Order: sequence, then C-alpha cells, then structure tokens
Amino acid sequence: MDDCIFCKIIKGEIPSKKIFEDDEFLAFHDVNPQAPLHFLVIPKRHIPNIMETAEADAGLLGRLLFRSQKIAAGLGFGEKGARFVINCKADGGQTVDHLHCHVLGGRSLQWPPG
Ligand code: DGP
Repeated sequence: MDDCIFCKIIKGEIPSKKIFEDDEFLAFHDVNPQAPLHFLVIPKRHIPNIMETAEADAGLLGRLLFRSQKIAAGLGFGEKGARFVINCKADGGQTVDHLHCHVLGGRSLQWPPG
C-alpha cells in the first residue's frame, strides 16, 4: 500500500532499526518504546488488521506469533517473559493500519492495560 508507513519501512523508504527479516516478516524496534524492549513484527503482505484475516491466513498468524517469541527468546527474554500484543482498530488502540505484533519486555507490565 503506497501510503502505509509500515509498507514504506518494508521497502526501505523509511528507516528502521531492524531486528529480523525473512521473506514473510520484518521485525524492528518501535519508534516510541513503552518498555526497555519494544519491537514490532509485521507481515510483508499488507493486511490492515487482524479482523481482516481469513481462514487461509491462519498459518501466517501462527508464524507471526511464533516468530515474535523466537526473536524475544533470542534477545534473552525467554526466562523473564514478555508481552505479545495485537491492537485492532479504534477500540483496540491501533494507530497504524498494517497488522503488527508488539513485543514488550524488560519491565513488569500491569494488567489490565489502561
Ligand atoms: P499501534 O498503536 O498498535 O498501531 O502501534 C503502532 C506502533 O508503531 C506505535 O507503537 C508506534 C510505532 N510506529 C509508528 N510509526 C513508526 C515508524 O515510522 N517507525 C517505527 N519504528 N515505529 C513506528
């Protein structure tokens, strides 16, 4: 999508601090971190949000979460853990309309979120 910030990051038109990349996903540090560790994992295919996925995307969604935990574990957060979050649309607090999984770690996070 031409006007999508995350598609521009994938294309290298907007710089990012990349952590991981393969054919299907890109992971990079969040520009506005809410924890000592805060990165995003995004599919390279433009999917606006999790509500706009279909049965055929079930594998991609599974791999998105699996990749997120593998990266977090690889960065040393396997022992203490982290939070894996997918915001969706207005009530979910989504501000960038390209599916992404937040991974936050390095501090004790509260529940419920505000
Ligand atoms: P959400 O509210 O769930 O849609 O989260 C979007 C996140 O994306 C938010 O935490 C800030 C981050 N973000 C927005 N624009 C950029 C950008 O240009 N670069 C990076 N690295 N992160 C961005």
